[in-house]
Amino acid sequence: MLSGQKQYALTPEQVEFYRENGYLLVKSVFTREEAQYLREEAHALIHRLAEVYSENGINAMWGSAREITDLPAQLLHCHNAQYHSAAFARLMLDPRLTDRIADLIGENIQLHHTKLFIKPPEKGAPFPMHQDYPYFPHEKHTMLAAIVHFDDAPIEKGCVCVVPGSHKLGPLEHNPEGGWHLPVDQYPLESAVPVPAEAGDVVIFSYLTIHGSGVNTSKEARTTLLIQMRDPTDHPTVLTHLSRGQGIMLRGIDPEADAGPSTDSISRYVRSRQSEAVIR
Ligand SMILES: O=C(O)CCC(=O)C(=O)O
Repeated sequence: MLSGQKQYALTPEQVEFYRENGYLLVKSVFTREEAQYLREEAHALIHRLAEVYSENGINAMWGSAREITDLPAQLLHCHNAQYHSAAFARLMLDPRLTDRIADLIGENIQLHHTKLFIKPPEKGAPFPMHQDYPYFPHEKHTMLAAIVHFDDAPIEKGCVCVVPGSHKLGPLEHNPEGGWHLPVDQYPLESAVPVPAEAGDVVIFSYLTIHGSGVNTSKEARTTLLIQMRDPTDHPTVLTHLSRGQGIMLRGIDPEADAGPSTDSISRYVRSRQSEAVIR
């Protein structure tokens, strides 16, 4: 059925938890069977990419991950997985996800980008603690990530860890060396709260929430798709992190009609201020 009608919602307690803590674990948004299907799609995609680019070519481990572990570490990765399999395009439009996100950022939801990650067994690389803000700063801070879990992510698989309430600190200074991270000695992973999740669960966090994740030391891969979204009237302040398909509406409308017939993803706002905008 094609309809824009709202079918799913967060509870008022979940909305309040997100406002206070800057993150939220939503259980069983997708079924375990759906998660299993998406997991197979994800691993098949990474396999296809590795055949073309080699595993090294799709390893996205941050240089700064070496400040956390000396063990062999790898992070298999594909940006904007929806260009490789329709399964991920359907997923990011699914109202079980977008209706709930609407309760956090408003009825109109625009895609920024997606990232598929596989943390391989016994060597899945960690993410040092960071905010996502420095990668793609915006005016109103509506930007959030929803990590859809395709398999179980207990602590030993390197689940996501967050600092509750840290979104209230606002933007913090990051070290651009090795992947825009916070100083590892001041923000150790151990000081964060692990958010273990199961297949089909979604972990949501603001781009201001300090987060990271540990090494996957288990015998199974950790497989996730991160979907980064914003309110379409929340404009970037820096011309950066552009990608194909950025700006696609996942729910509702763009009230500013901000897409020319043949323009790329740069929003009208940034184009109009291009001379003042910082370009990096
Ligand atoms: O998937 C994870 O463990 C964390 C991902 C993350 O922090 C990021 O992509 O910014």
